Amino acid sequence: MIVHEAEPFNAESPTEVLAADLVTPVEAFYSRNHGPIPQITSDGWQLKVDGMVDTPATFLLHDLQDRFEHVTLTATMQCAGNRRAVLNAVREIPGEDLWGPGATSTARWTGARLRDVLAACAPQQAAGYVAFEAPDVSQLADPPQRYGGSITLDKAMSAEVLLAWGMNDRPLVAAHGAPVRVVVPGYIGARSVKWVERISVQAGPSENYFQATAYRMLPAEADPSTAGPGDGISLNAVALNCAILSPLDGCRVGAGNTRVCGYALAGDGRTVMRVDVSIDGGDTWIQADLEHTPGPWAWSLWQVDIDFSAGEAGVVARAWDSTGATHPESARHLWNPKGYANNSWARINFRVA
Ligand SMILES: Nc1nc2c(c(=O)[nH]1)N[C@H]1C(S)=C(S)[C@@H](COP(=O)(O)O)O[C@H]1N2
Ligand SMILES: [Mo]
Repeated sequence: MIVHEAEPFNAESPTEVLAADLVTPVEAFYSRNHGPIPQITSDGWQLKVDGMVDTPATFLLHDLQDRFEHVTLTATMQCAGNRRAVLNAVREIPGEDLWGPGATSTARWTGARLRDVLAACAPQQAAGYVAFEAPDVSQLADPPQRYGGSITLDKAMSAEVLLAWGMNDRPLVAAHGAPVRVVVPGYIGARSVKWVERISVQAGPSENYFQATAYRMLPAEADPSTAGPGDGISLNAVALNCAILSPLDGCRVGAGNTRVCGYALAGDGRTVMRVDVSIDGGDTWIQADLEHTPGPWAWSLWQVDIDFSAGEAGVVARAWDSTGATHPESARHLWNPKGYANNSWARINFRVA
């Protein structure tokens, strides 16, 4: 892992591990925390569902496992701060981890559908949101508070949102939310609340700091230290993005054929249809070979072999999704004070011997 912070623990996946498999090994799966990682045993855990429901309920782990259908799906998790380092090179982003392209990983998640659990509690007609609360207290929040967030009731009732207890066919580990976490495929990682212990059905979004104040797209000239609840645009569905995993920016390669590879991720429910690579800054493009993960919720890995001549070389890459959309060329035009959602073209420069 590439560790950005020891406490709270924040580490990204090494590029070579991401490139090696569609599913990321648990021990290399990126880890994003806003407070200390709680150690919660299955026996010591319960989930309370309350708010605008006709039948509030409390579930133990075996209730979830015994009463609801088990679902396994492959989904990519991506932090809104993924590729922030590129934005920081445009203009400094103080106080935030400078993530490279490895604040993204893919797992096979197993759990119960959130919608089945909610249905058992009978959400009321007027409800619009589902809020999640975890026990980890973050000193980074203002004021310090437990981690939380919310999604719309619509998304919560969609088939892909899980209360997951399994990751890559093993029980969840503490760092990734054991015994149970929310997995919201297609949304920024921040909504996939780990160690979830309370789900509240409500009329409006969560007032938690990490929903109301953080993870919002502020205007470029806003001062994040004075931004308050409701400022900026709430980030939810993840944006179409891609990254180059090999070769590494600034490295040296031998002359001749070099394999360029990376990942591409489409937003909420969309599919990556094509990845273009250019060695002339985007004047002409070559199509990469795509390897799709089964199902619509995970990334695609791509690769292309290119014959580079000796000297300075540069590669840019961009993805296209199933709506025919692609993503912006320049990080300069995406810069925002918290450094979120950098989905500019992937770009590396290296030397060919
Ligand atoms: N309880 C809790 N859940 C959390 C967080 C957290 O700090 N506490 N971080 C969120 C963020 S910002 C991301 S990107 C993902 C990361 O999940 P991972 O650490 O399993 O990769 O968890 C989300 N869920
Ligand atoms: Mo995140």
